[in-house]
Amino acid sequence: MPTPAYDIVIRGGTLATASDVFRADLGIRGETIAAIGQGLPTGASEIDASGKLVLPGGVDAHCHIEQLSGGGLMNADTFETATRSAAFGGTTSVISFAAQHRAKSLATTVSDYAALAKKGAIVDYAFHLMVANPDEQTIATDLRALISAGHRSVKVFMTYDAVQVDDQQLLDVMLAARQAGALVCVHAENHGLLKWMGERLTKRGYVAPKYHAVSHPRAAEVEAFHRLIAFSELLDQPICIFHVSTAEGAKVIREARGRGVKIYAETCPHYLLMTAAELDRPGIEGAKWVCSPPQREAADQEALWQALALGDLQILSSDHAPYRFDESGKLSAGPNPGFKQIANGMPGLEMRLPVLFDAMVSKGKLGLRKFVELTATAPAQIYDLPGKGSLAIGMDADIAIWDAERKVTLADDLHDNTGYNPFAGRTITGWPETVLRRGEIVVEDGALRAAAGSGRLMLRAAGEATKPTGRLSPEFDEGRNFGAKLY
Ligand code: DUC
Ligand code: ZN
Ligand code: ZN
Repeated sequence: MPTPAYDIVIRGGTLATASDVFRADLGIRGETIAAIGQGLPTGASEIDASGKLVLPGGVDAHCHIEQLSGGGLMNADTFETATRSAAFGGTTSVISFAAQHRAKSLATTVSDYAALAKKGAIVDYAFHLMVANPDEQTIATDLRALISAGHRSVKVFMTYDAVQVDDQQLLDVMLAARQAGALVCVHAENHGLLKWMGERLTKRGYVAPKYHAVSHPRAAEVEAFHRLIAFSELLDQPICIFHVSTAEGAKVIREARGRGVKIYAETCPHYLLMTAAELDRPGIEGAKWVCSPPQREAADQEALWQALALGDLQILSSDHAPYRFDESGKLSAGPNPGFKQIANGMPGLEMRLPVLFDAMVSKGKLGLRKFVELTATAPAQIYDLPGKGSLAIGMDADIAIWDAERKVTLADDLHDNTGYNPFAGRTITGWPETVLRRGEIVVEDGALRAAAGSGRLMLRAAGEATKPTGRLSPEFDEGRNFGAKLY
């Protein structure tokens, strides 16, 4: 018997990339895509994909996994449960956070998270370096060393007491990132405005979950975006603005990109498919939907779809931040917490692709190529994930085979550890049925096939997204002709 040409052939499916949709067989050898073409020779095993879509596995570039919140609350997932749910949802790569707490060094933070992920992860993973304490050790030593070692993205918060960096610290982080070659990702909301609003509402007894949305005025997003972009221009440092939620925020980004500032930006399914009305439910139920920034209005949804269509926003991430609806999570402050005491976040890793496929492909918003681009190809390129995000010879065989016709009514039965599904009750069309990660079947026939710990750390080279444009502001570079070179 001759040795089969391929380990696996996915036969007769319709392949989609960010630029093309075409019928072909796909041959896998080892961990990589070895051939794409018509009538490929038989593989050692065959997957019949006729009538199905064969898409790159999703890349979720923003998820909080096994992370201790600023308030000291452990989120509901381990790397095993979070990445299991990712796999069931068609996602094969995640970028989560190595989240520094102020008392801990960034280097130790990364090695601790890396140990947890090595033990549990089922899909491939990378880390954003989340800096909460930008002291000398962090900036001058740890950050540079970790970036050079391949952790090429840094995350900072402009709000939240326990993790926030002030303007000077933000500039320190941005400059260190520029020198070492990393993208700086930012949760950008005006800290003072959020605190002021939150305190006034609370003092007056407006504490139900729906007031969470009131406590995050859209101006908080707009102001922080402007400030951040001004810093990015001064230092010529590429940034990625996380979870854009408002029409006004998207407009600020469009204008800045229009004048050549190197900005990337993401939004999330809950800003496209939910409004603040989700928070307005009887009793404390709305706590399940509390996240920051909050869901907004229908007009914002439309503006965000438009911004995605125009390329102002390039990435769709989940911002998976799972807390159970019990005393370990959302109700940790008691059975009836005020909105300020409710842990922020929702599970999203598993539902990101199915709900977006339904909206973008089944219901026709932006279409299949754009779905692939925004959920896989662009995040892989922007974050320089080697071999990820597309179907091409030599790429990792990270593949989700979709039944585009399958209708599913969503229930509270996700494969993570959260215990509820914020999209439960909706009926969607399109479902990822078989999922492969580096040539290994991880999900098939509704069952998990891969082991905890089979996911791999992705280290990254400095790529296009992390490169400055070269337009370092002369005000910074030469002290506006007074000869003060600050760089
Ligand atoms: N907001 C964040 O900024 N992070 C985690 C979850 C959330 O809602
Ligand atoms: Zn955030
Ligand atoms: Zn987040």
